[in-house]
Amino acid sequence: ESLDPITVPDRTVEGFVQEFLRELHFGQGVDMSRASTNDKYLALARTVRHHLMSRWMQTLRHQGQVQAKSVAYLSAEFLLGRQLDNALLAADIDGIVTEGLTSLGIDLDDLRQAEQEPGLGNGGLGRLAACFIDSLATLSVPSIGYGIRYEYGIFRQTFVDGWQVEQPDTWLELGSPWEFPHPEAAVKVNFGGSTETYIDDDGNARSRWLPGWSVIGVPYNYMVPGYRNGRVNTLRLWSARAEKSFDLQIFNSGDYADAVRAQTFAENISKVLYPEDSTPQGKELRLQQQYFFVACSLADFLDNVLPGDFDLTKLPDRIVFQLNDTHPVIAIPELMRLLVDDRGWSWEDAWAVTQQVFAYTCHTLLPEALEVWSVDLLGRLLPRHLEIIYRINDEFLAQVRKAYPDDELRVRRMSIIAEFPERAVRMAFLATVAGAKVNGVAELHSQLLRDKVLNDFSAYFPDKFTNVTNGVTPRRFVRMSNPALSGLITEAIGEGWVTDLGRLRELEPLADDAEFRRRFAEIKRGNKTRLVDLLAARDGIEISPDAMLDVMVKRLHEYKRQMLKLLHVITLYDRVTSGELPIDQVTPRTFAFGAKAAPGYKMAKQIIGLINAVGRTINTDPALERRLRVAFPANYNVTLAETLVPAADLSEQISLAGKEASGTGNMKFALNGALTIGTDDGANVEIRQLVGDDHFFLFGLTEPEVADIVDAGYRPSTYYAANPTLRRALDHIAHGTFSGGDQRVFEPVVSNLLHEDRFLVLADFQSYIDAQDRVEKAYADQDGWTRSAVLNVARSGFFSSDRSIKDYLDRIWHAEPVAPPFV
Ligand code: 26Y
Repeated sequence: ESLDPITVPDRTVEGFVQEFLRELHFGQGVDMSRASTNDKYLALARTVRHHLMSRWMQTLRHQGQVQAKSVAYLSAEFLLGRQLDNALLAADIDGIVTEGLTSLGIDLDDLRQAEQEPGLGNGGLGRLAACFIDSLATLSVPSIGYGIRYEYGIFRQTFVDGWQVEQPDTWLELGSPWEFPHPEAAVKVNFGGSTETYIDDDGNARSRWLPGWSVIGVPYNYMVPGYRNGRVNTLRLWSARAEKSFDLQIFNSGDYADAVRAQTFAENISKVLYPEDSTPQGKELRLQQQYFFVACSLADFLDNVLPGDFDLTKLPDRIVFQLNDTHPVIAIPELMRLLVDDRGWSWEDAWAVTQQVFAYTCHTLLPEALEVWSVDLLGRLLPRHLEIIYRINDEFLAQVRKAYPDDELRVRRMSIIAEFPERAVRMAFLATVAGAKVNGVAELHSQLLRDKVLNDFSAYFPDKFTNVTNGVTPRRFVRMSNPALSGLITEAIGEGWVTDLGRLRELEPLADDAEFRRRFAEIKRGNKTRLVDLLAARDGIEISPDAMLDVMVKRLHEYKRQMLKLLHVITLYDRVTSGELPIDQVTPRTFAFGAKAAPGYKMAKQIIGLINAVGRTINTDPALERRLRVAFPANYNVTLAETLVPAADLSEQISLAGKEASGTGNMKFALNGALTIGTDDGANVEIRQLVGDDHFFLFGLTEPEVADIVDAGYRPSTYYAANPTLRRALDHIAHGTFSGGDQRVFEPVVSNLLHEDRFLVLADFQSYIDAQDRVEKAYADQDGWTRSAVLNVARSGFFSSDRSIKDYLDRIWHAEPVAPPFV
């Protein structure tokens, strides 16, 4: 098929300039002499959009004709990052755009900075969803992403005296040029009320829902361009609106607040992203969000995406709904309700279809992160769904009883309904019972899911469980964020690696080529210089391009063990200031941290305060001669990662073994030539296996060792008593070295480590210090280090999200790429 010439913009510099000026004039209503940076950014974004538009239309048309099996990725989070660069790359027009803007006296980089990143996710899970839709488009898989258009994304982090203070993320404030609202395609979503039984025309007793209130979901479409393959998929995010915007009678009577109450209430549903990423709070508004987007998405798919005459018994041939963790799991009873209540199907027929169209990805191992909804709340908000869940559970438990007679203990363990501490629905169990497949996100994680968290279920459904190791998109995280390295790779092995990352293997022999290593090291240094400039401008932080860049960026959580990193920093500080270690023998090092804490997570916020306090002390102590620096820029996000990751020498992946499901930052660093210091946890295990032990700094307890220590009764204070190095580091905190002598400020951190230490920081301390000593020695041989860095890049191609998506296609979705509509 060919493109419709009317919709294809001219791909010349002159054509671009003309389009850009038209957008400025007719879209923004300004001319060059009056245009603000934001005006120019919006005009540019719209101009770039034109270059993807005909492919988008063509993709949609083609999808409607072909009716191939599709994937709907349901996720409460899509942490997209900035769109402009990605669109330029996909449309392959950065050359003409740069030239065209220059001819107008505009610096593309200034316009890039004007974009507010859509931070519609917390961390790994949300970013994974964004990588996956990129790969789905690039692999030309018919697919759609469904989620929520939060008016406020993840909070903007600021530091006040070193303590985290959250500010709202006003990402929509200056306009959002990448979205296409479709209010005419709005969907109604019901809540509350009650259920009743009635006798249908055939004389059967049936149940139906009499909802109490409702809101409207308005879809906003986003383009998801494949990498130069002619395909543009859709991400559809839902925004909540009231059915009536306000009540004119009440307004006229003078009660203005009351007149808009319904609107305010409805719009709260998509107002803000919940910033918790591991402790579900059981908040009603969160359940409203979950049901809201899932109900909109299922209705949209069944009523609008499928052709009008579609035979729903064939649904499994046409779609699979991938559930990104438990957040969208309420889709399961919703589909049952749509089929049984709205379409009059029998329970058995509906269940047969439902069981085939959902699959569930679990992203955690922490018991406190498993979502449960109290029966009380669920019954109030979604009474019919609760009935459906009860019936699913009854029928499931009847089968379990048949399989395991006289094992009521097991039946209780496997019940979708928990009885203690209150009656509640275990969403992971519901997803496991109803899903065709359940997957973990790294080999070790999937193994632990089978052996521990969902052990009874893996015994009962042995074939349901599988693994798909996570991946990251090489487009954003190598090609776009590391242009210099990308150029070097392309020069060496050609361009194909961007969509076939396994080909990085071809770089392996070049690790032994001195000239290649020299250029590789030069690029790393150039990337550090970029970071130095960014941190100076963005945060007023001063670091040196000559120091080793040691980076730990991820959400602040005790299991990830930022404290372990900090104890290493403090140990170095102690060794130097005590005179044990001459400062000229210390490798100059910048310890970079980036981390947001959930606003209600007290201990995490304490640790942020402590990192900043240690940083202040170290950065201003003349004894250290600025050879050791702590850099903790506020508000770590996708945009900052894009400059930070390519500059890193050392990647800190130091979670307690058995706690980090996968990690994806670990992959981004390895692909950009940082060496990892890490535990045998999550995908670190696979990274180490691939890059080789000589090019990875392994330390720490293994998962079985952790389990043994915990079973035997872990006592952190024994480690404190036995290890003078550890004692000195902790004593510095306790004695107020970093808090102007005040011993109370960080007392909670110290006493937690000494008396509880849930994540065995003290148990792994010495092993970590020893590994850091190995890092120090290895780094002294700069050329050897660079060789290892090259090998990390060459051997990490497995961690492309393209490979993950292929695994999902083979193991779970049983769908196939279609030939792209055109190129
Ligand atoms: C229910 C609510 C509190 C909640 C909200 C967000 C619970 C969890 C989350 C997010 C979890 C998350 O980001 N998990 C991470 O997923 C990554 C992608 O699979 C993994 O690499 C990472 O190890 C895991 O912690």
